[in-house]
Amino acid sequence: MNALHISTQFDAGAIEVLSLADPHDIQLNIRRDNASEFAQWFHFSLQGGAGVALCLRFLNAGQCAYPKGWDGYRVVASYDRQHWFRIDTRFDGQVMSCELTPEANCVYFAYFEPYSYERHLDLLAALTRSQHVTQERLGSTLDGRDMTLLQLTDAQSARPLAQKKKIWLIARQHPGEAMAEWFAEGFLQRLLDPAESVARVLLAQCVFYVLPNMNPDGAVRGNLRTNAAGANLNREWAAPSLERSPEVFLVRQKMQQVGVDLCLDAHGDEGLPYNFVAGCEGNPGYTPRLETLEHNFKAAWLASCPDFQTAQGYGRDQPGQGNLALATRWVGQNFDCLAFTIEMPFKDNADWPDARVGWNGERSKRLGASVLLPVLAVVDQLR
Ligand code: GEM
Ligand code: ZN
Repeated sequence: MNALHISTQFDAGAIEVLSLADPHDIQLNIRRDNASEFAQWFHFSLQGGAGVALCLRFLNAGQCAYPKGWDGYRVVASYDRQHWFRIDTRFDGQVMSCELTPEANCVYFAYFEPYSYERHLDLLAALTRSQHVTQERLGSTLDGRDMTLLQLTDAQSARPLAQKKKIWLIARQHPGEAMAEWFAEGFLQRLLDPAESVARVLLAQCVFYVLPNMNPDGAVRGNLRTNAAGANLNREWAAPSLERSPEVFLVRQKMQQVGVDLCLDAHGDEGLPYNFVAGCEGNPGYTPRLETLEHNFKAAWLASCPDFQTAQGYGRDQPGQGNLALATRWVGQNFDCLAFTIEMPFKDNADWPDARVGWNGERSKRLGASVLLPVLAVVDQLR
């Protein structure tokens, strides 16, 4: 047997190797984000294990940011980095362990199916070939990457731009929540499908503003929850700064320039094995109009997408208790508009589980495409 080797020198690579001496007891620690205490994301390759019954043990799983995220969780693996599958995994409250006898000499492991920065750039490049898409560079992240806003509308439609509804989708404020960018890819691809009547109607009536990756630095660094400066972007919306949270500062500034009629913020949840939304019922400015809009949006999504549900979720905030440092709360309050946080599972959808892949990139894409129907259902009610 060749000597085992673990690599992390690639996009979103992250793990700490404690011992590779015994292939039946590979000892690892999950690494913290580069400038914060959050630890949960992992992504690495292991070489030299073909045909060997490997056991990998994550010794500090019980000290990670969301230990309940390991209950019922299964590690994701891939040989070709395109097709990812779930492997047998156990968690005893402290140590998470998983077993695999690799079919090939190199196998990748990750917390969730990764969405690479190269794929992000390929997505932007492909979309801007559409006549409906314009790309705007809002500014730079702390590591020097572009914050790129996509604007989508049918400029040939009869409705003047000023009368179109402004629909925002931001995704992956928390970089380890890669499902959020898969969601955005599915949303964008359906919106630009010329055969899709829902898309044609929405592009005629709306202008869409989309950021598929709000935190490219954190994503490339292999962080779970923070940007290069250690900022949790979903706690920066009340008072962002170019020095600490330029990603939020730049997007908030653009929202204030063009306005918001509906905002969706795509995330992933470590513990709950469901797709659900969280609204703005805790905001001081929450009104019966917004409550009705939230109800109608959820009813339309429930009616058209079995992967979406409302029985499980975070629970309702108490009136006036909404933390306005969070994106959808700040946007909902400041633009008096419908705003939802959308949560997808790192585990699986317990209502419709898939034993082979769990929840994954493709299912996230389909969910992103499905959300156009509730958007269509409420678009005429937004103002
Ligand atoms: C959350 S998103 C906030 C929504 N919470 C409620 N109760 N409305 C966060 O930012 O902590 C979870 C996530 O990160 O996905
Ligand atoms: Zn999140």
